[in-house]
Amino acid sequence: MTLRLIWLVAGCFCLCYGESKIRNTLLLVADDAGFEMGAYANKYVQTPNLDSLAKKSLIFNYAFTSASSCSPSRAQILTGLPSHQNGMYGLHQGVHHFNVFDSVKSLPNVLREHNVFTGIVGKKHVGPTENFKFDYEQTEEHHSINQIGRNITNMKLYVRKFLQQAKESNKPFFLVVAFHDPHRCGHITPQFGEFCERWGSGEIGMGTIPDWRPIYYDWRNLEVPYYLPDTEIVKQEIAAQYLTTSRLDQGVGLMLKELESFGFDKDTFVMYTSDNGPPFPGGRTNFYDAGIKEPMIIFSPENGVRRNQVTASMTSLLDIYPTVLDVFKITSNLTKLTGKTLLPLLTQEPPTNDEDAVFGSQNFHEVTMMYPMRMIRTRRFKVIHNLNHNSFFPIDQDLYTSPTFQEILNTTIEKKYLPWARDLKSYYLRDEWQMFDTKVDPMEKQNLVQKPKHKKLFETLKGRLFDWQMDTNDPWRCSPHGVLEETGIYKENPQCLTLGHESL
Ligand SMILES: *[C@@H]1O[C@H](CO)[C@@H](O)[C@H](O)[C@H]1NC(C)=O
Ligand SMILES: *[C@@H]1O[C@H](CO)[C@@H](O)[C@H](O)[C@H]1NC(C)=O
Ligand SMILES: CC(=O)N[C@H]1CO[C@H](CO)[C@@H](O)[C@@H]1O
Repeated sequence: MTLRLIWLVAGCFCLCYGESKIRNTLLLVADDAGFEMGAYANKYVQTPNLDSLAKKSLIFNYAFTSASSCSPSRAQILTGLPSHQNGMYGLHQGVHHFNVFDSVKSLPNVLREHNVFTGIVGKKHVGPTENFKFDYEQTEEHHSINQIGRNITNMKLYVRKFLQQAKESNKPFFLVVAFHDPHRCGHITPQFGEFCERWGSGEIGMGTIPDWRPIYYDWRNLEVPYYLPDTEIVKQEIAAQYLTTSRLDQGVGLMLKELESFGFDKDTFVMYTSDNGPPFPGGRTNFYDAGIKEPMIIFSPENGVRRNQVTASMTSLLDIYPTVLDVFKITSNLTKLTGKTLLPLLTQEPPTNDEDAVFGSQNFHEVTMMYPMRMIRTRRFKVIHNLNHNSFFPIDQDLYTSPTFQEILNTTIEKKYLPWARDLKSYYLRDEWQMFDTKVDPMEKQNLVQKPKHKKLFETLKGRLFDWQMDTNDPWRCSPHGVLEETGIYKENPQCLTLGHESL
């Protein structure tokens, strides 16, 4: 009793004098993961490690990425800037070769200047190198992506090395552990399964990953997510995705155990999220909710923070950058950021405001997939501007070869019935402006733009979206009906000049 009292008093002393216990930050990023997690009420998939992290953390129910594509999303996380402002318009690797602008500063670069020891283990997928320089890097630039992104034993050993060096340096650290799971791999190495779920599983010829105990699912017992066709083929894909998720989940558990074994669990701030939604039609590359709504779990070692609680705060992955700066008590001064620190949420839920919103900016995914979209989403309503609405919505390479998409394609071509709430035609052809009430229409099928009842709200959201494009200096802000003039005589007063569409 006495002991406990003393402990409480000491705890209060800490809080009262604003002495933070947080010294380090660990950012865990999954690849194309959605809400396949017990903590998010998925009743089939088993994710004991993520669930136990969630239990001592704050769980976000309204976290969104501003870009539904790998490199643009990761660049947004590390720069605090949306795709059109940081320059990472699409995928970073070889042929596509997208990079951020030379002037863009990233978290590792800023933190290194402030004496923080920085590291990344796993998938990096952003560049150029000078703009994202960590002190310690073990990524696809040094290993095959499976060995460094899916082999959780390897990842654990590299994380251990990093933590050892961090300890010896006596500096606070920022570590990104970026899993490649549960990304697809069927279009590259189909022998390993659609989600590389067989790779390292111990099956004959697949090798082993000593720390992974695969959890198998009988597809017949599963339910398909609301936005996918309810077929055997899709269920089999979900079973494979869940099997791969067990490698991600156990990987998360391993990394947290490494923190613990160094004693860093007591002073490390931990965030878990994913870059974009699952690789299914309506998911990744889309601004429909399945493409942008992300899991987010934040653990703080501070006393008196919210644990095992849910926040309804409208949160963007653009908020991660200011949050990490806040953790390290660094004031951002270079660029005007549209994100905000999330630290206040850990102590108190703010009153809900229906007008709170997050924004989205998508330009490319693969280099051929030029389908720029802009978006604003409040807790209930969403407005999407499809700038290239006259073209078909593009399909990426690994989605195309997936059994789910092939089935949609085959049944459409053969004019067969498919138990899907959408159809391929409406998937490809989208109105220039879309407005959805996500509360009554989670499938986002009923476009409310023409509804008189919603006219005022539509105009308001459209205006706010344009303001955000102005604030973030969006080169696409006059598209598709105007031309932005901003030099010469327009330098002081940039204008959208009409293309005359109205009169055609
Ligand atoms: C994963 O890494 C461990 C440790 O380096 C190694 O023993 C194992 O063979 C690797 N697994 C695969 C499937 O390559
Ligand atoms: C789709 O059709 C192709 C060509 O007929 C066939 O090879 C493939 O197995 C079909 N896939 C699905 C998922 O129905
Ligand atoms: C976040 C950030 O970029 N902070 C910078 C603010 O300005 C000082 C002084 O020029 C820099 O050292 C910081 O890196």
